Amino acid sequence: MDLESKLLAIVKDGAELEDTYVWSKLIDVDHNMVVGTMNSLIGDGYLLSTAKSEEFWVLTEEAEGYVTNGSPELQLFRAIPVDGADETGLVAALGEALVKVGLGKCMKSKWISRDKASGRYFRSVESVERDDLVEQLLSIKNGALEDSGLIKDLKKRQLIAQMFVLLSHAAAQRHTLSSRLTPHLLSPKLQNLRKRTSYKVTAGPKWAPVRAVLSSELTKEMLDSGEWATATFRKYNFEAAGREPGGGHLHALMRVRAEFRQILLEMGFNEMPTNRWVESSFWNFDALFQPQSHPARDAHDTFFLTTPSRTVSIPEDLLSRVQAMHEGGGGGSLGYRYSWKRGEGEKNLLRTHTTAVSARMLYALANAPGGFKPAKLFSIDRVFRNEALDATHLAEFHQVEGVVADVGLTLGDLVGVITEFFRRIGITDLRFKPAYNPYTEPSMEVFGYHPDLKKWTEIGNSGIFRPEMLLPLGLPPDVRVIAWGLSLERPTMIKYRCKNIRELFGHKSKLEMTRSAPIARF
Ligand code: FB9
Repeated sequence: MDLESKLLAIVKDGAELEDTYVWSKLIDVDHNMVVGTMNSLIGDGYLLSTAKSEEFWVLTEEAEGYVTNGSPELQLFRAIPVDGADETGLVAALGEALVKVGLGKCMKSKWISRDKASGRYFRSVESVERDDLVEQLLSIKNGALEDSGLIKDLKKRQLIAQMFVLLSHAAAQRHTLSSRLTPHLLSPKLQNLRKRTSYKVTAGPKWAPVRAVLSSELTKEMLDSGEWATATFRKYNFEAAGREPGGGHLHALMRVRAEFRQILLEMGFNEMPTNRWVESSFWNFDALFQPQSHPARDAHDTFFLTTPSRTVSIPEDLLSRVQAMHEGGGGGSLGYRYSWKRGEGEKNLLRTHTTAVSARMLYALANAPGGFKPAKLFSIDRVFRNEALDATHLAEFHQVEGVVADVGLTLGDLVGVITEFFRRIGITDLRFKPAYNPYTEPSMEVFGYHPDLKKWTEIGNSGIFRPEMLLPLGLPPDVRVIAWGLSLERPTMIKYRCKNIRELFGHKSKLEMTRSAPIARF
């Protein structure tokens, strides 16, 4: 009898199927298969169902390890040779965490003792008969009653399976496990509570012992043979879920981008529109008070475009204020005192930093209807630099940039927001070193101590945008803007222990870079 017929038979004459999950265990069929068949029959009116959710326990990876290798206390007992062992030796053999847990339990169970003179541990018993922890873990893993060999036939199995569901409920209430083991077992490190949905099933309005063959489409053959006249057609099920799209993984860089984006969103930052790789020199440099003679504006450092070579859409009033600031200063600044050239500002390039986008956003903030309002903005996107390539540098990289604009911000706010951002990616030991950027004063390079690499590494740059940049954009003079930046490639290479950036990015990147789990945290 196939699964459909079994389901139809079990609800015959007003009978009820109490729980599809328990039933699936009894007939040894995957519950998802039962639910799929049930839904299909519901779709054609043969069955009705009501959903219910159950909680149950599953073992964590750590607990599975104990089931395989024995509890920490048993592993520690086995690791003590006849002539004893000191704690250092045990830690070297088993690791600090396991010795820390196992030692206390071994002493409490009087399986071992400690020689006060030498400080060494010795076995106090010949052997250990029961490994309580593993027995309890197995009772959770396999369903306690099933494991006791009490089951004689399917009927009892159903009753016991339902009792097990109740038991795991009770375990969830922490009533069924012996108090001696509760601290050990109930630590979240060993078991996780899961939730599953199962169904109570009854006969539907169109119930029949066997499902009528419904035609799902009108075919040429049906028309030719006249079968169409007597065929029963399946009704459209507009509630049917669409087919799950295929699997696939994000590229490593895109995984890290998603993580950083999530962190910044959770910190209250909004994403800037960065879909403009071709930028004018005006927004990429001039609006940032970067002088037209600056070496970074040379073709040796920047990719200039020949087609289209020029931008002509720079707002005239803004252009005039920027030109005036470069040439004669303002707001207390002397400016650069050179003759600023419009043509230089109109040259198109591939943006060298996302700070060009930040400048555009600050201009929009200054000119927003109703006037300036504080903002926390971020961007993560590609930038391009005409630089020498090496194992860790390509002619492009993804820049991550955070910007906070508000009245009265200080360097302390900048240190604070950077500290919080890096804390969220696991770097808590930071140092700030004075640095120079054309558009920020003061500026700071950020260094972080990497806990796994056990070394200090440069992790970013930061600063307070200069008034010579902010005033021409139209921001009120009491508004301060703090900002910081880093790349996506460096943290990704660290996270995936990638030595050469070409493994990560470009036509030679390795497929395993899209592996589902990183080798390490950052
Ligand atoms: O990302 C960088 N390093 C880094 C970042 C994170 C990280 O992972 C953490 C361990 C978990 C590890 C390393 N750097 C910036 C520092 C260096 O890698 C540096 O050699 C390369 N830098 C790039 C630019 O080099 C041409 C990284 C890139 C960079 C540098 C500066 C900014 C953005 C990206 C900036 C900025 C800025 C400053 C003020 C105002 C606004 C933006």
